[in-house]
Amino acid sequence: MAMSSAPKKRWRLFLASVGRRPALYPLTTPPIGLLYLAAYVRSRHDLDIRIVDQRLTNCTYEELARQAVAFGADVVGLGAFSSAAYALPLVTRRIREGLPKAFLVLGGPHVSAAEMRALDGNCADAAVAGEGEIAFDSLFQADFDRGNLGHIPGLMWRDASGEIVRNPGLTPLIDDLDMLPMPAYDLIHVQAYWKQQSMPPIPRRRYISMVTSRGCPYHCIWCHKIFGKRHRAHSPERVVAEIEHYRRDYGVDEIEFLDDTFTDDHDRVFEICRLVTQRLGAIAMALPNGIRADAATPDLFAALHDAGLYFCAFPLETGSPRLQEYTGKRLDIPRFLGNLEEAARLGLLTFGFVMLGFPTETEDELQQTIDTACESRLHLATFLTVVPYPNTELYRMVERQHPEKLAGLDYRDATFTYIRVNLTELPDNVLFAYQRRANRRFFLNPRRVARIVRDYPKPHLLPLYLPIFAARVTKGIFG
Ligand code: B12
Ligand code: SF4
Repeated sequence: MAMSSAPKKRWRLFLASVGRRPALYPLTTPPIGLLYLAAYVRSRHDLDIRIVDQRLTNCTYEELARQAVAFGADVVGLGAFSSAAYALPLVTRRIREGLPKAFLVLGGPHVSAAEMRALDGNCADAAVAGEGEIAFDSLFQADFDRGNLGHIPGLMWRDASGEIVRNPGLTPLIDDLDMLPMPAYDLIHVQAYWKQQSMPPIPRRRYISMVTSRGCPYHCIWCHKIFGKRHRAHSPERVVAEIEHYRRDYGVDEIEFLDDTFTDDHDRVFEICRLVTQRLGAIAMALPNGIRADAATPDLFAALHDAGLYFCAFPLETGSPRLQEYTGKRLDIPRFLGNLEEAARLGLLTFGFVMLGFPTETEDELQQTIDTACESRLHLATFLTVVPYPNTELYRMVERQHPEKLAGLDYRDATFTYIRVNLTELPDNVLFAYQRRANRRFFLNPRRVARIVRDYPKPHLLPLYLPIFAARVTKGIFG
């Protein structure tokens, strides 16, 4: 649409995370990416903004589109995971029918994974892969005018003839994250999230999520590269100012840090802990997205614990040293286990991520991984089967070696352990039997159950998770 007339108009911006809540394990955390985007563009343009998190409202796709239309949006920004990509044709078509002149932009992990294919088969005008703030702002600067879009690095869009094109260059990354305004939590209903299950399996907490750094320098073959490979982080001052703000304005008493590599820069973490202790005494903290556990040290855990850390995920992924090399994770397993001991000694509740079924993985290696997890000090764990997501090294490997395994892969089933794909050379029933056995052996260990009950903050709520346990120990039995 042509929007070049001066003076600049007040835009109506509708932002939504597309994707319904899976029934089986309905995790829901605030859509931080959209909150960062909203905060950034409203600091630079005159905007009325509405944010709808479909994972929270769990409305139908038709209803989501209806809300965008009812809002009378000029610009619609839709963020989606690959698990929700199937819904984009319907949602964008409905929005286009109701708002023929609106500009529709896609972003989020699905676009970073699918890249140009993200625009196939739907009615969106443009798509942004990777970090969104600068690219999204550039669209506003360009007045969403197709004549101006060719200059935005890395932007994918439909040109005047309808052809999907990709501009040269990469979506720009922000060097100094502190130049970003605080995520626009005022645009969502923070308290509504407290009634949902967030990442730590502990219901009903007055928390807020933060992502204080972007970019991970490691090279695990299954992982995304949304934020590049260089670690960039908010300063300790900024992190603690945000925590103070959330405590004051929303009454939160817990922070969930969802960074990929929160502890990458030890000095930053020590300083955050020092400032938290000095200014707030302490605040409950959780690291449910995990840390690079072999790179941590006992004094780092001690500082975090003193500042309020009570929950920490430990991504083991595989107990096989060969597969650690093969997958590029290269975790030092003895150090991982040593740090886990240390965390357990401090009384942290620990959660393991375990992946079963890498290409070339043997039964001995599956057993080695299960033994390592089950014999460790982990309180809780998820045993996942390996899923290749587009635009990862793992996906490219499977595409080269076993393209047939990708053919029937349906990401909409992505309820953590339920997606059915088997990248090994073993029969499905063998892989899924290992997965079932892993869950049974891990959780039906009386000593572990006793430790969970002792260290879990709300033991009376543990029975809520029995249906999930039941689903996991039956995966693959019924076909
Ligand atoms: C927290 C989290 C969750 C939360 C939900 C988060 C939310 N509300 O969005 C929960 C726990 C529910 C979750 C679930 C799952 N997750 Co998750 N999750 C994350 C995590 C750790 C952090 C997300 C985040 O807040 N990032 C920080 C913000 C700033 O980034 P962002 O949201 O991506 O937004 C930026 C850009 O993407 C872009 N952008 C985003 N939206 C839009 C929209 C527009 C219009 C534009 C222009 C730009 C734009 O700009 C933003 C700012 O720069 C990421 C890993 C990561 N580092 O991002 C994985 C990640 C997103 N999850 C992933 C996966 C696979 C899953 C699961 C399938 C888990 C599983 N193992 O089975 C399930 C999905 C379940 C389902 N059926 O949908 C993958 C997604 C891969 C993909 N191709 O879709 C990621 C990338 C992890 C990984 N290692 O690969 N997850
Ligand atoms: S899995 Fe974790 S450590 Fe590995 S590349 Fe991804 S974010 Fe980094």
